Amino acid sequence: GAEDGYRLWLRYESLATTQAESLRSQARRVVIASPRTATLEAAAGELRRGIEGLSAGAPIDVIDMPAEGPGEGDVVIGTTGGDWRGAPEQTEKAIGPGGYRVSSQAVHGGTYTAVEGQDQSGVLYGVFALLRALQSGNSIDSIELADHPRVGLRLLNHWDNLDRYVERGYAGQSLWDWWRLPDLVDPRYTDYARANASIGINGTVLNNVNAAAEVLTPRYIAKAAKLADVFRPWGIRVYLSARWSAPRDIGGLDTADPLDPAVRAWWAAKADEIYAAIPDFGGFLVKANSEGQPGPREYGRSHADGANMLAAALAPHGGVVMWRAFVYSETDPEDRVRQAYTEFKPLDGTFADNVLVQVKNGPLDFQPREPFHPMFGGMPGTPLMMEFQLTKEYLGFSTHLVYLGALWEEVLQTDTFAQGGGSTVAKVVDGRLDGHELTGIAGVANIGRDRDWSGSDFDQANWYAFGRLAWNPDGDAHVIAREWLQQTFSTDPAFVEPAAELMMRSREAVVNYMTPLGLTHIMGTGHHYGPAPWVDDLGRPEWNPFYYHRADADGIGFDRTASGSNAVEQYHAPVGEQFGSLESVPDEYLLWFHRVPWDYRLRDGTTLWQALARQYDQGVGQAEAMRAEWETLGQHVDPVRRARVADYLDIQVREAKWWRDACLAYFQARSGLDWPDGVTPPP
Ligand code: GCW
Repeated sequence: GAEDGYRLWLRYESLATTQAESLRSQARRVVIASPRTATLEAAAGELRRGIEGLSAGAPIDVIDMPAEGPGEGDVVIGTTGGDWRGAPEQTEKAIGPGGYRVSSQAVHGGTYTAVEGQDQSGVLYGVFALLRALQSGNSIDSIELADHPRVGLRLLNHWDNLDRYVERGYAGQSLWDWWRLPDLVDPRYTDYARANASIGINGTVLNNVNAAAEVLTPRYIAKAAKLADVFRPWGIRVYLSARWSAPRDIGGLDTADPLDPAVRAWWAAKADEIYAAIPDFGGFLVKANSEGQPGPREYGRSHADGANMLAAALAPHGGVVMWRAFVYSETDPEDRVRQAYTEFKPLDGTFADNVLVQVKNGPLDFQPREPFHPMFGGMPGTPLMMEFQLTKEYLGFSTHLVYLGALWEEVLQTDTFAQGGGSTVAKVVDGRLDGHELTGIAGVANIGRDRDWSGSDFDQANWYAFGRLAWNPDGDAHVIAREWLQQTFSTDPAFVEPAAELMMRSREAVVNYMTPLGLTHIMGTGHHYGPAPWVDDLGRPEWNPFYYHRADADGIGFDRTASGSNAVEQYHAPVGEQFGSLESVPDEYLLWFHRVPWDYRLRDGTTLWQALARQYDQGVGQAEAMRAEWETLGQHVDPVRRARVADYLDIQVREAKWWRDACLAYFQARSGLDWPDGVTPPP
């Protein structure tokens, strides 16, 4: 039938004839070696589904370990430490919690395949690693895979409201059918869990951070509990966004002061109630005193007071609090990008043991390019959870092809210099730098009820890449793109490598046609789609594009050096110095940190105005090149998905031009300069 994208990267299409034959002979049955659990059964079922599809063979059996031990052609799954395989200690040394080893083992002159997990989830991840290898064209012969996750909490954050509207969602309504839950259990919930487990995601925050207190009422707890039941076998825990004022909203109290004993008792009882329904409940995500959300500051209390009070309620049950650092205020005259650091830095070291502070990758808001958030490297005494945005709020929604793996890798590999060279953001996040055991990465989901889950075929890659980088923040985005393409479209090398390169270039393209040279936040008001650098009359100054670019006859850019807001001081040496000096600031961040005249000369000798025009034009050229390349690459893809991608690329080219023309026309009007050489003026 027509390819609707529903199966994501878990397609399990039949391999080429000889490969399929060899898989049939080497994967004849699935053997469960440890006592059966829901997770092992899920893993076995997935393995069976995968092998049957890939080998195009007859149905295979799933059996318990027979008395005589494994036989030739078995695929044996189990946790380590059993007596079914030699030298389990060796395996345990090689892998950590959630880790796995997949290996070929000799038996009676033949071989069997062993999938050993350090724990239940490790078995599941090992099974998915084996299926990934097979789908990517590897043979099961002499297979040897071992890996373990580097980050503990690998979570999706759904910005889903209880009426199924998804804030910043471009893939349809929320998956969660709150109205019919808990009675109706959509089979899609299981497919959601499978997809997440396949990339190592182990938790999900079900509701929007702009939270409705109702989600904490008994009725909704029962609904969430049902989802938790579906997800549990797949190693996925449920979390909820908690509205700070819930004790007032639904608890009958007249205060939400975190130091008030009645408030503390209310949250403790609420936690008990939730854990009674969801014994492995993960914890709360909180957006407080941010963009109109209530919070402890209403009572003169700090973010730490607030987070620690909730942490105390959850601690007896093993839950965590993820307290967001996305705070800025319209009444604060301080440069918006400085505010979170200013507010949180003094609280470093005062958070309870089960609190993580969740920080967006950049200090502003999920822009096509931002410097890394200075809280990374600036809060050594606090576990910092990275928050990435999968849904492309500021990057063309689900219509533009933008591979975010490239963006995330750039952020994760940036050196904060917090403890000298090599103190990358990845090392802050995975806990290595400051010795934190509690670690996490969150991704704002791009998933909805659209048949293809993410609103476009290529947006599935962003879900995939997020999981893989959460598993290993030192992962290579290019390698991840390749493995996603192999599983999703085709293993043909003539397709995979050029398509992976296209994906890697797509991020720079969007930066060029939207916000080159460190420009930022010049998207249309409210919806954030399309250009609107001219807007300067919104009620809150820091919502206006003009606040960020400040273009006038004299020049353009935001001075964040010592002569301006001095945001550069929030970075460690030598990063702050590098950003703060015109000699050393990378061109990509020029206008983020500096205000320069239009005739300012960049290192390559071009003037700022010429360079700006060149970058916008280059972005259009890159979008056109992607469209042209897809004409060839798409031939490796089924007609339905090929045409769909092509249609989207048409939109992208058209809108890249819209961005270029609108922005250059606006900046030309501000600067009074001639239309830039070499760029066609808009009609
Ligand atoms: O990017 C902004 C979005 C809001 C969002 C907020 C946040 C959930 O425009 O829609 O609210 O960030 O991250 O809290």
